[in-house]
Order: sequence, then structure tokens, then C-alpha cells
Amino acid sequence: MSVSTHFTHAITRRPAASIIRGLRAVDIGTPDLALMQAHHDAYIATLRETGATVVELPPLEAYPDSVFVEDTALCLPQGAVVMRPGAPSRLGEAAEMAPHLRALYGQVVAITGADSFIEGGDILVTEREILVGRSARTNAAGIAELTALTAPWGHKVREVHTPPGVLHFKTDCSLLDAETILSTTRLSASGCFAGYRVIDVPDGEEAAANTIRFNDLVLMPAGFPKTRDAIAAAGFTVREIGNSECAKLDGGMSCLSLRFTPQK
Ligand code: CIR
Repeated sequence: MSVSTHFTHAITRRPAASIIRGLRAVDIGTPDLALMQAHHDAYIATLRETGATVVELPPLEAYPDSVFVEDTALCLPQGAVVMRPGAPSRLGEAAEMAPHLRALYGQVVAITGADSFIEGGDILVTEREILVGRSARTNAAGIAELTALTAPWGHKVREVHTPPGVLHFKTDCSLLDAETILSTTRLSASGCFAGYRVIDVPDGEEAAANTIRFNDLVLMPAGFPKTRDAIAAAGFTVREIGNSECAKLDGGMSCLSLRFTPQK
């Protein structure tokens, strides 16, 4: 069973009313909280459908982007690493997540360097390595600290680059199985996925690149039929989840959960 696609647990956090002040690269409208909550409920129900335990945390009004829990931690089979988000308004979210990880994991370590910044959205864990994209949120010092913290657990970190203007590395890619990555062509053209099987997101559907493989399902944002058909044609079972409101804040499927199998 692949440790990068199969998990017993997920952590999510309900969106706060302050979500209307969430960060966004381009303002394409204010998210509707009720609709976002409905999409969030469907997302959680789908995770649970696979048999997983989903821990739903309460909203954090002080942190408008706190629904995007992925950025606060990296969960590995051996332990969890608490991140240091590069967005100043999100820095405090990591400390809010740490106690919940300690309740489930025997080993919880943290990125602590004052100059180290790294967000979970820039990290793709595959069966053989941890790919980390440098971005506006993740810097070399953050990647160096992550490398040092995870080496004793037997992990190899490889630094790659997030395409210019793209929020996170995983905004543009996702792992579908141990060997298969869904990617935009603007990212895969860099050659960073050499040795993997790559499924290209059809032109015009770049916003569908951020999916999650969670146990036997692939969760993807609704409204991208060519990408849905390409994933299904490759043999995966696809579930489409409404993402219109999170998309206004540059968020997608992976951002909404931490996915892991705890080790006490
Ligand atoms: C942000 O800019 O931080 C949020 N509005 C979106 C975060 C999305 N997270 C992710 O891709 N992992």
C-alpha cells in the first residue's frame, strides 16, 4: 500500500466568516461562506466515504485563510513537521495546528528559523522523494530545514521550482499514484518529473491540476471535463467537488486537508 496515496486520517478546518478577507492573487469576487461550507461538507463526506477518520477543527476567525490547513504542516509516516508559512497573515496558523498533530503523532518537529519559510502547498510527497517547490512562500532556508528534519526519517528532499506567478508548487500538480503525476504543461516542461509518468492537464484547464488521491478516490474540482476524462481514462475513480469559492482565494483540493496515517 502506497504511503503517499493511502491514509487513515485527515484533518480539516471549517471556513471562518473572515474568509472574505482571505489572500488572493487577483480579486475575482468575494467568496460566499455558505456555498464554501457546502462544498467543504461534500469534500469531508467524500474523504469519509473512503473509510478514513476526518478530524474537523472549528473555524479560526483570526486567520481568514485557516481553512487551507495543508499549508500548516507536512505529515509523513514517521512524524509531522510544523511549517512556517511565508504569508505573514498566516504565520500563526501553524502553532494552532501543532497540538492537534501532537495528539495523533509521537514525533512532531517544527521549522523554527527566523528566516525559514515553507508552506505545505509547495510540498509533493511521492513514494520515493519529497519534492519542494521554491515559491513566493517557500525559501531556501525553509527547504534546508525541512531536509535536515526529515533526513533521520529516511526522506530525500529535492528542490524544484514553482512556475512564475503560480502560488504553490502543488497549485500545478498532484500525485495520482506512486508513479503518476497530474501536471500542467508549464510545470512539467521544466523536466522536474523525469522518471514519473505524467498526465498533462489539457490546455485551458490549468486550474484542475490540484487534485488529491485519497485512498481509492481522486478528488478534483468540478467544472473541468477534459481533465476529469483524462484522469478517468487512466483508470482512476474520480469525484468532482465544487471549488468555486476556494478558487477565488487560489485554493483547491489539496489545501483543504492534512492527510496521514498517525504513528504514536
Ligand atoms: C493563500 O494565499 O495562502 C490562500 N488564499 C490559499 C492557500 C492555498 N493553499 C494551498 O494551495 N496549499
